[in-house]
Amino acid sequence: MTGVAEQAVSAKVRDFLAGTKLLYIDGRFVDAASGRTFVTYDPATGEHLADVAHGEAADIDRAVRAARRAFDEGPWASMKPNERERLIWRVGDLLTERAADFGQLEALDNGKSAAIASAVDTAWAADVFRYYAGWATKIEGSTVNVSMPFAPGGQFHAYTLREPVGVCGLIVPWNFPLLMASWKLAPALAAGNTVILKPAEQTPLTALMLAEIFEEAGFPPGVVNVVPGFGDAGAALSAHEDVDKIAFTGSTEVGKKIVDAARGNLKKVTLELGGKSPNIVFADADFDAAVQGSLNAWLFNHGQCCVAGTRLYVENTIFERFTQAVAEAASKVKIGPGLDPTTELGPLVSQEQLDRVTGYLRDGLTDGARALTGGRRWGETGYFVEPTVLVDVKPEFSVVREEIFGPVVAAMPFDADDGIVTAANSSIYGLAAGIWTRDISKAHRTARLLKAGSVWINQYNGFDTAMPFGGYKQSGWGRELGGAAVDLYTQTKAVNVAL
Ligand code: TXE
Repeated sequence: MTGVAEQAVSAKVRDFLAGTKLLYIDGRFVDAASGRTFVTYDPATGEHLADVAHGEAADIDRAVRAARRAFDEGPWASMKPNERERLIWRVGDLLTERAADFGQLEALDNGKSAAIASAVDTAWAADVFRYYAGWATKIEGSTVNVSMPFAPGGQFHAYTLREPVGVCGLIVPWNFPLLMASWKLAPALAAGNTVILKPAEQTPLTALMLAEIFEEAGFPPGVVNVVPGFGDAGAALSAHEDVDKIAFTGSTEVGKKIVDAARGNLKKVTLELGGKSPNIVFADADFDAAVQGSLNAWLFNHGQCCVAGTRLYVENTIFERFTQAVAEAASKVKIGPGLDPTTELGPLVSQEQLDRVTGYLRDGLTDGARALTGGRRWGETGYFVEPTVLVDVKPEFSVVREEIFGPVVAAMPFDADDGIVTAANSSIYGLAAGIWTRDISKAHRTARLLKAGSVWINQYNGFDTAMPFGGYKQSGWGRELGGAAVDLYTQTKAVNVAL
């Protein structure tokens, strides 16, 4: 950690970064079995940030054993729902107390603005823990009024129990490291499961600071385990015979590998994968609100959002004016490191993502796209890319078809009579979509026709902990958030008693 970073962080964050960060297994911070470590970098400078114990298959196995024992034998299994509720709620409170530290640490590890990481990522993660703390006491089965046609004359009492799935492997990406962890940890724990969290190799730090909070809150050993590592650690978790469920957020490519790996014991799998979401602006939209909202749709988190509205469809009568306005707003966005309070757009997470995004830009421009603004890497230090608005694109261009995961939008005009829904739905993905119009019937009609798990009307990125989130098509399996997530961390047992 150097320069701005050293001065701008709290003593807590500075202490946290000193020394090797260890795995958290069975209630203890431990070295990797191999003794190896890996380095996590500051994406604003490309410099060394911290050394982290390198979790591999042997460590995953240790963590799974701990989680199994905690599930089968530990106090967790017999704990009353309201005791679980109190523990999970405490995690939310501790996160709120330490939001500034978490924000700084996330900014250093991921590159995003510390202010946003604190006020959005951490504050929302705290809200997620409190929301699911409440669910712990509200998971209910039902009594079933059975007819039992093969047992005439008998009397029966039939009911269902909702039970935890068991040991859950939670594999999360680097774009919202803490938040994605909370989306999985909170419902899994509320439902009574035990977990192994595998953070992304690019951003393991806030997950390890969160492990300290679980420790402090008083979770029994083995209930929550955190094992940073690379794809091989995720693969070992996905294939492990004693894991009952994998919940994954990441690329569609790795999602398919997880499905293959899970075959051995047919563990349950939920997946939140990639996207290439359409954002549709009709000519009758509130122009200024749609410009700002569309900017937020593709630029929030530097475009590193699975829901990013990166196919911008604008009705042809306003196309020129609208795309110019979006490009002008994009060109004014302040680029810089996450710890600078004036920064609006930080770096991408890694050299690999920088290469990937600039590669897409090169391909798009070679194919014939034109950049109204941006189009290049920004600066020579760190992994920054200029916000880029591409026009003159065709549906077959890779910048229109594939997830870029950077600050790049492809804008296309459409004719109101020309079936915009078909164009919007012509993607292997189906995660989210945006609609901007003042015509309420058109808005709802279009929402029904879009093949997407979330549709936002006259706004974008309108998330809430109570709203289910997930993908149609190759954007995923199952849902996160809301009661839907609780369903997927429980299984139903049917009990039938002859009276
Ligand atoms: O993702 P990976 P990457 C998309 C986005 C991005 C691309 C590549 O388009 O440009 O994916 O990013 C773990 N078995 N998204 O390569 O590899 C890995 O260690 C089990 C969309 O970083 O999918 C990390 O913890 N796990 C996305 C996690 O999977 C494996 C967010 C995600 O990494 C594994 C991130 C394996 N075989 C990227 N290989 C979203 N939906 O929000 C890797 N991992």
